[in-house]
Amino acid sequence: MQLTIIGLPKSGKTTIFNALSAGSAPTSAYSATQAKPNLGVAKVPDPRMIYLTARFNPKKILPAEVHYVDLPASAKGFGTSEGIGGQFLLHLQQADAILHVARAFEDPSLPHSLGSVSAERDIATLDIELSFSDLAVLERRVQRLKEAQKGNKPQEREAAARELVLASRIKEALEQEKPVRQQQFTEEESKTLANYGLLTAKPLLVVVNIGEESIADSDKIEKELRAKFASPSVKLVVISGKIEAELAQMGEADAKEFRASLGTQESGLSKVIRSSYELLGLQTFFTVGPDEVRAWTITTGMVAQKAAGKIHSDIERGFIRAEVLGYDDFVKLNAAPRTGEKSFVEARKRGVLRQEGKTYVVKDGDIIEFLHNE
Ligand SMILES: Nc1nc2c(ncn2[C@@H]2O[C@H](COP(=O)(O)OP(=O)(O)OP(=O)(O)O)[C@@H](O)[C@H]2O)c(=O)[nH]1
Ligand SMILES: [Mg+2]
Repeated sequence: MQLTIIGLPKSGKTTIFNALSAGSAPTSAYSATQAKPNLGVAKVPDPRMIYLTARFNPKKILPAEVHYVDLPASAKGFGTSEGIGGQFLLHLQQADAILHVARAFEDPSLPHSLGSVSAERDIATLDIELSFSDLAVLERRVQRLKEAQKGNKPQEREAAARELVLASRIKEALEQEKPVRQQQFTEEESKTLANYGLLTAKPLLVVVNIGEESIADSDKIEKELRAKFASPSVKLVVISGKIEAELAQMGEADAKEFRASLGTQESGLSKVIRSSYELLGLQTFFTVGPDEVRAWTITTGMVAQKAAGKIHSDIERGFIRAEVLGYDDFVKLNAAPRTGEKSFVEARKRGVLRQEGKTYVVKDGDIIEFLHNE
């Protein structure tokens, strides 16, 4: 699962990407020299991991991850109403979600490519640009479907006619500035759509990059912008890319002190990563023990046997059952620290350790031990 970062030139994309992935890709105040996209991994901050780690004191701690792609410079055409083309389009089509960095910081030495700084304008512009690309894809598709109709057999004709109606309907809504993610579809239509790779169909995370001087107002700015732009498939987070980049370079204690001096508690990065995770419809289950406490990522609604396959295909194939302890039940059993392993014995005694079969729908936070045939 990956998010691809997009935004106008010099909006702070690479700065934020580096902070997210603790990386050091070169940022650019002048022209872009970077030729290949940067790929990075962010660890998902999760207070439950900290709690579990304290109870089991494991040798290894493996948090969940989210992957980010930072594209070289800005999409040609972005901000000029020409639509996004070429390599950029390909990268974006492969993304599970799009992360838009919208610049809100003023810096006279770094002129904004559209002449003035306005995050609201840029957020609206992005959807228009993405819509242009989608319209081009849909037009090509409609054209091809129409041409193919002549040679189609009767039963193919019917399916193609249905698809033509669908494509035309999406096109019309897009022309009225309604992104695909805001349109309604049947299950069958959604399947057809998945093949198109439409950009406005992808969940969107808007990261508004404010200047350091606005940090104190970030909650207020966030609230106002969310009221305008947020929806179930659009999340919005306000951060200062520059400060997050500095914080990411510090040790934990220094970072905490610096954050307290800014009057903010939650790290901006952790907000971005958590929002990414939620936006992608991801959930976590845990495996625990003295060797390793590990967070595994699954999509919401995944059943136990499939979830077992995340660990190893052998466990999925030879699946017998899952022993499941809900996270909240675990916490209740663990008033005293470092009682991790004993709590499973205790859970069994009290009947809160559940025996679940192949089709059990895994819940967020479940602590699971899979039993399987070799
Ligand atoms: N003042 C200020 N400068 C910033 C901030 N974020 C990034 N910059 C600066 O803006 C310049 C561009 O930052 P990048 O992170 O390279 O921006 P980008 O969007 O990746 O740029 P391109 O890839 O060239 O489009 C750098 O000189 C950064 O130091 C910020 O929050 N405040
Ligand atoms: Mg960059």
